[in-house]
Amino acid sequence: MTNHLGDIQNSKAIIIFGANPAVNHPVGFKHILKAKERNNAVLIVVDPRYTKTAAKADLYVRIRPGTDIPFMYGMLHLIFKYGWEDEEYIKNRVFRMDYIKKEAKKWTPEKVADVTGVPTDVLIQVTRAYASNKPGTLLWAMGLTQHSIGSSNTRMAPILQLALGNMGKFGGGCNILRGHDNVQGATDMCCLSHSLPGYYGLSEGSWKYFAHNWGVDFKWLQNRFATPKMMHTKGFTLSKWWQGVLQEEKIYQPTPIKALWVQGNGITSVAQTAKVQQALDKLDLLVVAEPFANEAAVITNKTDNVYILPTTTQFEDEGSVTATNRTAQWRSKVIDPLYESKTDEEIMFTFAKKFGFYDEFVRGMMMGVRNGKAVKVKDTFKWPEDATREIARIIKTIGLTGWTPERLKKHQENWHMFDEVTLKGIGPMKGEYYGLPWPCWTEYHSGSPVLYNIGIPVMEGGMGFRARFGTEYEGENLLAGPFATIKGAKVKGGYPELTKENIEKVLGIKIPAREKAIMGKNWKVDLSGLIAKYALQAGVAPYGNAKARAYVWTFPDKIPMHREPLHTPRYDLAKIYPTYPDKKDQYRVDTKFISIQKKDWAKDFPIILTTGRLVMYSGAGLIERNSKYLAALEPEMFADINPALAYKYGIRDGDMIWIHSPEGAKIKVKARFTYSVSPDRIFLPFHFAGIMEGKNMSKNYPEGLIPYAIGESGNTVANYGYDIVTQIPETKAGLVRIEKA
Ligand SMILES: Nc1nc2c(c(=O)[nH]1)N[C@H]1C(S)=C(S)[C@@H](COP(=O)(O)OP(=O)(O)OC[C@H]3O[C@@H](n4cnc5c(=O)[nH]c(N)nc54)[C@H](O)[C@@H]3O)O[C@H]1N2
Ligand SMILES: Nc1nc2c(c(=O)[nH]1)N[C@H]1C(S)=C(S)[C@@H](COP(=O)(O)OP(=O)(O)OC[C@H]3O[C@@H](n4cnc5c(=O)[nH]c(N)nc54)[C@H](O)[C@@H]3O)O[C@H]1N2
Ligand SMILES: [Mo]
Repeated sequence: MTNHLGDIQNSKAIIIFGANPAVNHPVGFKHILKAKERNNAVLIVVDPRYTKTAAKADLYVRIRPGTDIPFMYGMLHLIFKYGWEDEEYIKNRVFRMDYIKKEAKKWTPEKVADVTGVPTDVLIQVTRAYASNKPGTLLWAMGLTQHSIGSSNTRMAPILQLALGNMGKFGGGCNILRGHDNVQGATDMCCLSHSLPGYYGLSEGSWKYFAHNWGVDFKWLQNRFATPKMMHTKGFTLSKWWQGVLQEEKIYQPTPIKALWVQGNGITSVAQTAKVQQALDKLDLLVVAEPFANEAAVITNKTDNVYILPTTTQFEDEGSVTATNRTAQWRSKVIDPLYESKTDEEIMFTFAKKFGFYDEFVRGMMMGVRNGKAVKVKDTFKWPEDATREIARIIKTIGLTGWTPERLKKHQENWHMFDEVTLKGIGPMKGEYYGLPWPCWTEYHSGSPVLYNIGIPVMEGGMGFRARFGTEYEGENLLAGPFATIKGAKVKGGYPELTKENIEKVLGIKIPAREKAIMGKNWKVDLSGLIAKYALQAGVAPYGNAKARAYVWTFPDKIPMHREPLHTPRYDLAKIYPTYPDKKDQYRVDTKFISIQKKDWAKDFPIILTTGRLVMYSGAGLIERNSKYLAALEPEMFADINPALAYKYGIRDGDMIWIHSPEGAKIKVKARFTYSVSPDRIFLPFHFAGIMEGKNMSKNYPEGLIPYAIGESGNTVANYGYDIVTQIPETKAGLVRIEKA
């Protein structure tokens, strides 16, 4: 989130693309309802289904899944046509909006209606309402991301906000509602395969920075990999790990995956559960470290070398977590670990000991900084405080330097001393924002509740857009214009990110030689903290002040372009808006795009499949299906179906139906009549597991551990299809065929 939940109360218009916060963020949704009460804010919901969130909206847009880019271009078409854009803002703060303007010109309301299914008058009404009520905030979640063009969707939405000058404003911004508890923390620590923590990437320089900070030899780290090159190549993703075993598509590593360690993933939450099952069966070794009987061990037919390690839950452990709006929270232990369960970190420490790298694994927690260098400062460590200290010491990129355990604990103890709309502290917490939203540049910085806000001083959380991509591109200046000066900054307008070499020139200061001697090369690796210190003194953020890029030269599409889903119900449109060429070696495996789309799947699979969430279950659903009371609320897997569609197949409310996917997988579920979906589409929740393609697997649960609810996994029929950049599965726009069971 660029802003935060409480800040939504400052909004005069709220547009939601592909999120259902009434169900998935019910506490956060209160702020949206309050904005309606306080400001008479107009609430617009764009969703292929009429959701509980839509029920609270002033304007509801029923969109065809996967067509948000045309819809947003349609909005921009009208915005530019009627001069509703913020010209001054665009000129000073946006790079190449003219490219967007040119594309938007093509998307007339009639054309948008044809592609998206949204009537022209609805588009016009929505655009007028949104553009004329400022500030407006734009929310999104999985309805935008889980597409083969998910990454383009997530670029398009900020572009709409930039055109209206809504970014970097109170009550504005892009508020992306995150998922799991601490998923923002997991993202910031890059618990993924493509980067070191803190978005440092995988370059040699980054590895060396971490090796230094962990007190380990770079060569030693390199030797952990099969080849030195692999140190710098992305790993498999969760979405396609199973191809690492099955190798139906070419993989790019010396050996296939032979062992799988599952620690905190529901396994049936990725598309194509039938493939996941085949891969599990073929593994040499499967270990699950879990508080519950993880269904990885249940849906597999594997009978040997499957181990379940009981772990504790969050209530039996302690440490810092990060909320959806970049704020940290210290979480205390509620009870000691139950029975023989061990905490996640204890399991990882034991693993490291067994494999002979425990000392290297924990040394980072015993390091500190002396004269700009990381050195070992003690012989023992205290969990979890020293882990948080290690994070604060290393992660400069997103400004975690100020997140010391002492400060975070103080926030926890004084959480009632903060205002929910401004996050500002009072009394003992004066001068700080709740949870020290990152970037929190130093131990004395307040945190930054609203990103890219040049209207407040940097010491109070102000900043421009990050200058990450150099100072010019093809002769055009990438830095912010003269009217985009951060309030109180010594430097007027844009400036580059600060380095040891340019800092004196950019800030117009002289730094003593002894300080320069210990200063890091640039602000991202400056352990001395001097670059940040001098930046704050001059009232500027260390990462520069640039234009936001509407045009990104490193992406497959330089500006976001509409491309039809791989399995599209409109084959005619796939010819005009085709998907990408197939991609070689995407996270170590080939991924198909056009070779799937070149067939007209809709002939045999005429119904759109979209998937999502229910309020009583989370993720793959194992936790709640183990609760008698929650399971009782929704004991059975089902498909939402419009009566008009059901009628065509002779299906009555409550009948069992088979749903078939283009990949040849099938599930048997109950049909549930609803008008929330139109007759061209069905909706499936993905919270069930334990039944695979009609086969009940409950004999595979350890004795006494069958959940109160089991069912088919919606993901068994979720289609093949992945985002071109992130490889997130296209679980929001597929095709299926149905029949009465
Ligand atoms: N109760 C509950 N709460 C949860 C979770 C849970 O499992 N249960 N999970 C958490 C997690 S991990 C996450 S990531 C969040 C996710 O939160 P959300 O993103 O809100 O969750 P979804 O229900 O998957 O999808 C949101 C909406 O996107 C719509 N949609 C589908 N395709 C499209 C499209 O092409 N365009 C548009 N505009 N909309 C589309 C769907 O109809 C759906 O209503 O929720 C979190 N909160
Ligand atoms: N079709 C479809 N599929 C989807 C989505 C969709 O919208 N549609 N959404 C996707 C999204 S956004 C997400 S985030 C994923 C979510 O899917 P998963 O990542 O699989 O999420 P959960 O089911 O919550 O899995 C978490 C597991 O961790 C265990 N666990 C809980 N606490 C702890 C702990 O402290 N330690 C350990 N070791 N384990 C613990 C739980 O028991 C549970 O089994 O699903 C994705 N899959
Ligand atoms: Mo998620």
